[in-house]
Amino acid sequence: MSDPSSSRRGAFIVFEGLDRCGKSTQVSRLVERLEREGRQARLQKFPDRTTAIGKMIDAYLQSKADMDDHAIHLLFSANRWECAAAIKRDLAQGITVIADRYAFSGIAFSAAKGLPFDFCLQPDKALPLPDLTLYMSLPQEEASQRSQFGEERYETMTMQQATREQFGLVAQEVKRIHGEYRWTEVDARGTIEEVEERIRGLIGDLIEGVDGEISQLWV
Ligand code: DGP
Repeated sequence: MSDPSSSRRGAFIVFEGLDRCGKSTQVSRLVERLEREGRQARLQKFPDRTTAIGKMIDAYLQSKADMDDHAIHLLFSANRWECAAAIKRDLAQGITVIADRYAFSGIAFSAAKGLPFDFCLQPDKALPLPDLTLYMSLPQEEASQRSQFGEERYETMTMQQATREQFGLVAQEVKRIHGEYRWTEVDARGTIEEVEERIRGLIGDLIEGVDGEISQLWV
């Protein structure tokens, strides 16, 4: 008899949060853990700084290049679009795709700079819709004490505070349009192991695969 789970696609799980919330550490550990367990998983980092567009974004974030706020917003989105086909292909092959940031950072950071929320949302419309977004929440005082805070363009208290507020609005919008279950907040305080266990609990059965086609973001 054929295994019914073999027809399932991989889950698309996104991690979001402010800078220095421990997101990248947790994403790497999760992918390593899934691989150790013999599951197929892939990490997709956004921005993906390895592509031609990603290199422009990298120069901007390191303040080596300046750019109009709208233009850089569109480049961040273009960077996601250039990876969208590979994400869909991997999901269809049963691979769990774990993304370190996604379109929600796109809205939160750009809206925090003053761009209209609606403008920020539009370019990412119809990208693959994550099955679950885990928003790692950490009080600002704790994040700013962590190492390396302050190295890149957005790493100021004012910018992070404004972005935190925008993430709240993004969460509301995701829940309103796509359902409450697609966005979950994770308490990012505590040790790496404690946070890892919380995340593992929240992901639950998703790593076993998902039935049905991937949906489209904001559609
Ligand atoms: P990271 O590599 O995760 O440290 O992210 C780099 C920085 O870029 C971080 O401050 C968040 C910001 N960022 C990520 N995605 C976007 C986006 O789509 N738009 C804007 N404006 N900023 C973003």
